[in-house]
Amino acid sequence: MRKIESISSGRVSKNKENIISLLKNKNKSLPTKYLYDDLGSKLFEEICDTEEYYLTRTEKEIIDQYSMDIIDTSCAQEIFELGSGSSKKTKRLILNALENNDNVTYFSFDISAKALKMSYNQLRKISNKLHIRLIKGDFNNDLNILSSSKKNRLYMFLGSTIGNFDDIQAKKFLSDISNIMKENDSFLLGVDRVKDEKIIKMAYNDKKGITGKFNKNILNVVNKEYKLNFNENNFAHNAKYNVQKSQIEMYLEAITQQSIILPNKESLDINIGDKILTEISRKFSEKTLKMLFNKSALVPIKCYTDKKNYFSLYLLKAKKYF
Ligand code: SAH
Ligand code: AVI
Repeated sequence: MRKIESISSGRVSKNKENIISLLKNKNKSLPTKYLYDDLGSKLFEEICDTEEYYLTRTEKEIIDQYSMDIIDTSCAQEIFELGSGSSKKTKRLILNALENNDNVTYFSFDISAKALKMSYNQLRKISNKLHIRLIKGDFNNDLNILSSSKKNRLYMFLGSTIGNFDDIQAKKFLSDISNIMKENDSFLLGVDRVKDEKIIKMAYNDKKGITGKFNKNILNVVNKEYKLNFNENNFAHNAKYNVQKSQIEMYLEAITQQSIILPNKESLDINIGDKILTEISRKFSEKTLKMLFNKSALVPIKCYTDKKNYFSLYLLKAKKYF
């Protein structure tokens, strides 16, 4: 197994205090990153294979169709994927990059060691001209300490993971990318589009209940991390679509009265019907994206979309070079 390189900006984050305040707040929430431990990463892969979750299939379809154009347009000599997960969709892009270059380095960057292992297993046999680097880090904190390269780098952020950020987080993430980009670098961003509400809701409420398991697993992760006493059987999966905000809101809804002992030993009463927000998943219109790109100093140079207009991939450049 290839060695995992860990990076951290060393920023002292007040994690415990943060969890306490998020759970004591009238609108309770947990940080979305805790959905992804070993089991969470495995469950996410299972979600991608469900009939209802159109996002992965559609994005893969677009990549398979336009991969060569993406590699040619970006002149990519190396690929740096953020929140790579298992890198399944990336394979085609890497193969095309290998057609254009003697050798290619692929960086898989993720917070989950399991995701990095899956990524390595997915790609290790492709070619001996492919050099794979596995980097464990947090894309909300660590982007400014990434080392740059003399080669033309294609940054990628697929799966509409940008939809898991609110407006402020999205603007910060995109600005961080645009800041680290050099003149010949490009950025490929996958976004899920606004569409019929029924299709979106079904994608987050699959018949087999895998999304529910994925959602509840966050409680096991925070239990381990903060020595809490959540019991996943005391909660129900609740994913609803907020039309005004064009976003899925994924909650855990309490189905029994319970008390949680917080890291400061305080007891927190949770009543039946109380909800904990675990994730938002925004669906984007052209107008929202234009605004986001503009505020983050990014310029779209190409947009690839499927026939149904469900999902898009934007190829972007940093505005500072125009
Ligand atoms: N890009 C893949 C995976 C999407 S799932 C795809 O399109 O299928 C989101 C990925 O982001 C997961 O692998 C998760 O572990 C990773 N992730 C979530 N929060 C993160 C964070 N703060 N920093 C780095 N990676 C993170
Ligand atoms: C990773 N992210 C874009 C997924 C999404 O659709 O928001 C995570 C997910 N949550 C529930 N199902 C899938």
